[in-house]
Amino acid sequence: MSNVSATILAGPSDLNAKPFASAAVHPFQTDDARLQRIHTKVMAGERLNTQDGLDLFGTGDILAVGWMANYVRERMNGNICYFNVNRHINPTNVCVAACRLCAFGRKKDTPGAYTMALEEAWETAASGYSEAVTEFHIVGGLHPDLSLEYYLDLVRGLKERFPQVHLKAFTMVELSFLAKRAKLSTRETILKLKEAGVDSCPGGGAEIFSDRVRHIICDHKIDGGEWLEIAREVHQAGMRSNATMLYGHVENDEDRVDHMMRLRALQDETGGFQTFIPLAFHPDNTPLQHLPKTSGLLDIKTIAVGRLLLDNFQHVKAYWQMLTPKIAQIALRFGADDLDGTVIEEKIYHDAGATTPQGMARTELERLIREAGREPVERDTLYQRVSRNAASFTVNV
Ligand code: V47
Repeated sequence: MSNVSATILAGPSDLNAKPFASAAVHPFQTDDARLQRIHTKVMAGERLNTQDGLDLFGTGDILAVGWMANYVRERMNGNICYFNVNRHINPTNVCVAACRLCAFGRKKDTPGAYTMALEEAWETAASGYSEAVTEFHIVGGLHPDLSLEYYLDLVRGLKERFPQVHLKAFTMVELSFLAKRAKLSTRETILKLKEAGVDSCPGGGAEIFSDRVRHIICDHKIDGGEWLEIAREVHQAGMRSNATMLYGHVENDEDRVDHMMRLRALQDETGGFQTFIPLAFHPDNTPLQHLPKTSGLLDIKTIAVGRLLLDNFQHVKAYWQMLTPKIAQIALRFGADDLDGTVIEEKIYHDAGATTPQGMARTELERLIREAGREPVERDTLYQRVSRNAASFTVNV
């Protein structure tokens, strides 16, 4: 097995790469003049702008938007659909933030609040290990009493016990909180966590960067500018990260497009983002539970617009846990090239009323992908192919 090192992403994909066959099979068609203009740009590999993003969200012609997103998806990633075998570990749900979007966080010493002792967290990890996971995805609440040392020990202990498993751990929000508690800069905190064994960072906590929206859905979190600044520092420390966008609550088209444009600008600078992950808001059990759930159309359109605007992100993930396997499968023809993972034990959306299963067997994931006409490829966190035999896996570099 080879150790995987973090190399910074190249820029936009190779526009000369041969698109997969779909575009030839179904010619582009629309009677929306705005989309005809965007189509010309897409075919020329020209970058889309804010107005294009608004026009894409504003149109009812989802098939034309999907055609273009699919074209770009195939130009960048061919016919491949990636998935990985991972386990989520949420060490605590105790959180000082009280975000209105969240059903997972609890105040300390209130019913349902939990915090894992280190041994417990390592045991949780071990129960996924039997599935030969290649990644632990570790995020949790902002606990007022857990020190940076707890997290450093957690990470060291995981690396010691599971040296070949990639640790994708801690959002920009957690990094900011841990730094403040430890009275260190975020840069120092990132370096300490990296030294302890963190390999990359997940994309959570980005929500929507607009201040107006953040005041409503996550008032006490770091603002959008801080989220981006810490992501920049993560990339400068030589680690990759992902970027999410939570949609389907009180944001509008402008807020979504603005969010994507700000991500794209940082990606131009660092190249450190791997994947864009639109997250559909689940209102149940949150203070925003009066809001309706996202529609299938918005789910699909958000994936497609993400694929079209974020020309410097190599991957767009249709996270099946959030979208449902049915919508995620359709998204594979509307711009997405990744379904995330088998995910053992998901808590954040299930606390918010998600009715999807807590995990999915790899054979089922592969079946969904094949049925969408795509080729399933198991990846590790850094998108390197994983080959397996009955007893072990190898990362092919
Ligand atoms: O930041 C919280 C969101 C995120 C709700 O990087 C909610 O590979 C919907 O970031 N309804 C955490 N969403 C999850 C996350 C993630 C997931 C999968 C893969 C990756 C990756 C990252 O979940 C939070 C927040 O945006 N969230 N509550 C809710 N009620």
